[in-house]
Amino acid sequence: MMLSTSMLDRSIQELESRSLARIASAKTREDLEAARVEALGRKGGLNQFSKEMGKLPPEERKRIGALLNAAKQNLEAAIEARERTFAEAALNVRLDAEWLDLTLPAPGPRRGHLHPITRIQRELEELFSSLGFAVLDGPEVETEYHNFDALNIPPDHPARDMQDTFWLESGNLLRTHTSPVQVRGMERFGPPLRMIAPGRVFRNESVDASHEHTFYQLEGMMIDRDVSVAHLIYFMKTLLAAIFKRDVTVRLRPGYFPFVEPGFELDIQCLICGGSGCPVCKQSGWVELLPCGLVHPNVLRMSNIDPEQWNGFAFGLGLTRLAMMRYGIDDIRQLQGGDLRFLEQF
Ligand code: 2NL
Repeated sequence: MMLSTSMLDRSIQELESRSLARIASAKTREDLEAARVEALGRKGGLNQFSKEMGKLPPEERKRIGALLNAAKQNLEAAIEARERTFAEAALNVRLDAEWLDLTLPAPGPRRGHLHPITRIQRELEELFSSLGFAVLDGPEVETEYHNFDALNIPPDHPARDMQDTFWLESGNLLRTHTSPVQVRGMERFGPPLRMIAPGRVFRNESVDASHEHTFYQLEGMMIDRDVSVAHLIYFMKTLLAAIFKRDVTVRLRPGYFPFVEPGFELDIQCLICGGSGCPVCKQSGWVELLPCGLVHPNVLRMSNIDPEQWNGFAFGLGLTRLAMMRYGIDDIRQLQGGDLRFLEQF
């Protein structure tokens, strides 16, 4: 088929403008590639006109050649421009998705916090410090003398049994109370003396919801001239008001401990029911909390304190039990279990 040059001109122009429109409206890379094949493909597009050119007179051949070249360059430039807009759009999508605000403050390191027992221990240390008591520490591995003999606990007392005490092969033991710290305090400082001894103690117990082999105690004593049960009651009420953050009603019952005479069980009126009876106080209206008493003359004598000149009161407080009461913990094993999900609640 022989086209007239004016028809050839128009066909080239038509192909060019159709292809430009298609390139401009290409929505995807696939659309654009289809438009490129149509305009510049080996078999179709502008190339089909090159064949016609050979049949033209030289002048016309030159003119049409230039026309084809210009159209080809236009189309290539349009394709390249369109490709650039695709690349920019893709980059913008990535930038939006991967955008980071480098000016935001970094999250700080996670803060730890005190264990509930440590909190109660520190509160009581502060209270007793403010009342003139020294806070003493001592070894957890003790001699039989400091843990038992010096406390007037007789050799055949059941507390010394293998059943209750972790004995070491050396004949020493894991302290079963913090009393030996106070014995060491009496030996070292002499009277007058006010001290507390908070710390870990160990008992050979079968572990269950209310028994642990390791728990925390705080014992205290005051030795001076003419210390009476009235002093004891005053300090115990001050202690309990600080713990429970309100006035508490107390009562003393006789209690037997070899290291005190007289010895008492100090009960508080139940804080849950106010004394009318509930499951916490087992319907009695009272909760047993604080064993205490006046220090036994034998105990003073063994630590080189003259019981004719000096006397004192002493008490023992279970910090673990107190933490359970304050925070409503119903299984003692959780306190030393090391589960952060439990500890982070406090
Ligand atoms: C307990 C503890 C009590 C004491 C502990 C004590 C210490 C010395 C002298 C006299 Cl060095 N007493 N401590 C006094 C009264 C009660 O209770 O675990 N009771 C079950």
